[in-house]
Amino acid sequence: VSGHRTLGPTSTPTHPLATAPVGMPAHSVDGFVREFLHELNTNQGVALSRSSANDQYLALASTVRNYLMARWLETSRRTREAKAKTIGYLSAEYLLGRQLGNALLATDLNEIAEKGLALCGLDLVTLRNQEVEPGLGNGGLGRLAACFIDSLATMDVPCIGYGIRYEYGIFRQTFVDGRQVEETDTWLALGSPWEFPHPEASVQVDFGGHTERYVDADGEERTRWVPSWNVLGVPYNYMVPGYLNGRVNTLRLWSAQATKAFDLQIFNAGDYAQAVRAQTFAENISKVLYPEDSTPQGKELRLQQQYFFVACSLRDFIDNELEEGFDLHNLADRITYQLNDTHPVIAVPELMRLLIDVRGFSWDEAWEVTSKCFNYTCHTLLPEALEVWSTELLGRLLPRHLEIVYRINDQFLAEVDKTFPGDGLRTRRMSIISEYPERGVRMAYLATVAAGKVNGVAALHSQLLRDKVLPDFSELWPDKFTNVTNGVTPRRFVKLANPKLSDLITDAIGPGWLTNLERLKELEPYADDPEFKASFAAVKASNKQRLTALLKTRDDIDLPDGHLLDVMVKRLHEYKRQSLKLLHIVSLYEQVLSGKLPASALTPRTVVFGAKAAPGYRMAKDTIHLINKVAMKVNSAPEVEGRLKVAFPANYNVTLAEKLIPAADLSEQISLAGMEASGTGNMKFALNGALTIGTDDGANVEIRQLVGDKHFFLFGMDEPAVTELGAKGYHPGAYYESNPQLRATLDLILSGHFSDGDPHAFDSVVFNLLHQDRFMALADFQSYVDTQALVEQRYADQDAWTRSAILNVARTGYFSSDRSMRDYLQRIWHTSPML
Ligand code: B1H
Repeated sequence: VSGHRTLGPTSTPTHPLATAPVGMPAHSVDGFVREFLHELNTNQGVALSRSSANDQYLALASTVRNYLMARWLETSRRTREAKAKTIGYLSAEYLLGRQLGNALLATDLNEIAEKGLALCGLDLVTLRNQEVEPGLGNGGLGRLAACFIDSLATMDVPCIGYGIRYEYGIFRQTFVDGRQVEETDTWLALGSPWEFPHPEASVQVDFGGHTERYVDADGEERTRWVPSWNVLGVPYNYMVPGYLNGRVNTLRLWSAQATKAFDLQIFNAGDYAQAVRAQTFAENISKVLYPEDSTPQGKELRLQQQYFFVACSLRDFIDNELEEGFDLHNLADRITYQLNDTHPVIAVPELMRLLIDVRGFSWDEAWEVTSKCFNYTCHTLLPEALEVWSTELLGRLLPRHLEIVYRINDQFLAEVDKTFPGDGLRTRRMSIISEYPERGVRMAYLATVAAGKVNGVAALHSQLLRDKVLPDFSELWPDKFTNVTNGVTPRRFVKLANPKLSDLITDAIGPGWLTNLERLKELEPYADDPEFKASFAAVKASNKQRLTALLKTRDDIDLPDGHLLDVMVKRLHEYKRQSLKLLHIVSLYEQVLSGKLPASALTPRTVVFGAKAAPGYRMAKDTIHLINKVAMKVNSAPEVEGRLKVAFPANYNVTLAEKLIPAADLSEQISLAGMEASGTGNMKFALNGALTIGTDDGANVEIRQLVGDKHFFLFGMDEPAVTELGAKGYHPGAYYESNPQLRATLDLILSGHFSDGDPHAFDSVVFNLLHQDRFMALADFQSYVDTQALVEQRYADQDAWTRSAILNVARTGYFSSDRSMRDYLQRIWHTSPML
């Protein structure tokens, strides 16, 4: 570990401004306009009259940034001075969404900006729409990280978010003939006004090579890692502003660059082209986000990414955040690292290596510190989602780390043997090293062994984690396991996304609820207030109009008026069962087509899908194709015109979610019970006054408990029933044989009706549902369509529906990520806000 960088002036500053706190532009329309024009002229180098919308957006972003700057620098100074304990959130993904709106909200500048820009002849909304969202995550896991850092800043908790500055974030999805086609996400192309690169603070990260034993000056036997190549990690800092509280935390994302030494070697060999290629090789590490959600890729580059950002992040904190001479034996007093799933778990052997090989700690001293510094959040139950790195790859890329992992395992298994003497089966089950299908490191086990606390992300998930995924570990260390139910930030997902609802809430219960979301409870009495109900319904209608306008321009989709808006947005995965929603649509359509049901009996309904499939996930892509083909047919069928419509806008992302969710009536949360760890979309919908149709899965369980059975449409098998059916043997064909409507539905797809007469176009999807399907869609079909009928009954009584919708808002304040952060602080991090 290199020493501390020399910082600050080289002689004592004498100018009065040099020691004064940083200034801030005046919080007035005039001050804002002055700052904005200054930025436009000096940063963009254009006159207002010659400026493009992009120039204007970039200048606006810099302007808002300038209002945050003093607070950012002050936050950093105060935190250092107080030597406060910091949360080091380690996450391979941050799905941030657009920054401008949130920054305006956090600084209370929205109105001032609107007025100031209008005086310049500009429109704030237009400029906000210029922003390309940083999509540095796949789905729920990455968005959760973004919500958590927002909440910590708002709650005055010191936190540094550490991650990767992917040059290309999650791919942009387009449809060609109904099939998903991926395009690269060039989010940096038009400028990146929210980031601050610090190349001078770059960190070198080593890879490859071998290890050697040697005896040091004190006669101690020690190990040295002799790596064979390295790259530089360049930090890019982003502001994470708290809501109106003056705190601005930091998100530090690392970008990979070739090191000089690397080039020089090859230059000296006289091969210029090879040197340039080497540069590209190094820079590949942070080039692109892996687009798999739930099924990690065991690719070498992925492991390089993981080690890269984690090594940079540990070094960064020790070298640059701690004061010089800090005794690392006390590291846990100053930082607690939260491992966001197993992606950053290589941090565990990395900290051991730093302490032992670089700082001269004994093994036991190093383990004492390391085991106090980490906690681990698991986000899954799917066995295929648990990362296992082959020892061949790990040994080749990080030979010293593999040695350390082996030793951690030896010590751990000795402890197991002490507690359960002679139980060889148990030690084999619990080993961090797996032997089949190849020898590998089970990252979830490594994380569990090293962590002070291990948590799941919803009550049911945490229970299943203890009982099914890590039963031996929870037997050994019952107190290590805990639950923290996920949450979402109400600043982005209520206030920014749904300003009209927010105003209505404030009118009713007064201000303050945005940072104390349990106060939404005070809305309960308004569920029976006719005037409030009318206003609430009017807000929903207005949000639908806003969505209609957006989808028209964004996707050339026409949303009909007055429909029940039924929304299923999330990554495409078999366990989430978009196919079940699809079967419901086809079933309704088939009944009308075949004359079993008059079209007039259908509740006018528009189903909106939003979903990206991992590019290599065939079944998911075929499902997207089928949805699009069904949509084309249904939308042009005169038989169901005005009654049934399917919309699938491409490229679902945070920006679209902010418009879609507030407009929804019905939230589809229909995963097979026991499969969705938590879900967070489910929370966003409920908080925006949609009713949920869902299985007893993930956080649905808690949503239903809180809003009450009457205001939640539960269907399907619960987790024990799923397990029982699995044990008995799931035979989907039996449902097809015994359920005429299900048969008619599948037969219509198999007839080629949706595929221009080609009966085989959707064989993969349909045959899977009929013969395989680990996720048992057909088993829940009847229950699902029956429950959808109950949805329609309730919707027919608009007054009752609105009442339920209001109660959903009033009773889901629990799902603020502020509450999640409080739970982490109390149960896991054992620290409190800085006052
Ligand atoms: C969740 C992932 C995930 N769980 C691997 N696991 C990935 C796994 O790139 N990879 O390899 C990426 C993502 N994501 C989600 O986390 C759960 O499915 C949701 O139920 C949960 O709400 C969310 C946040 O906890």
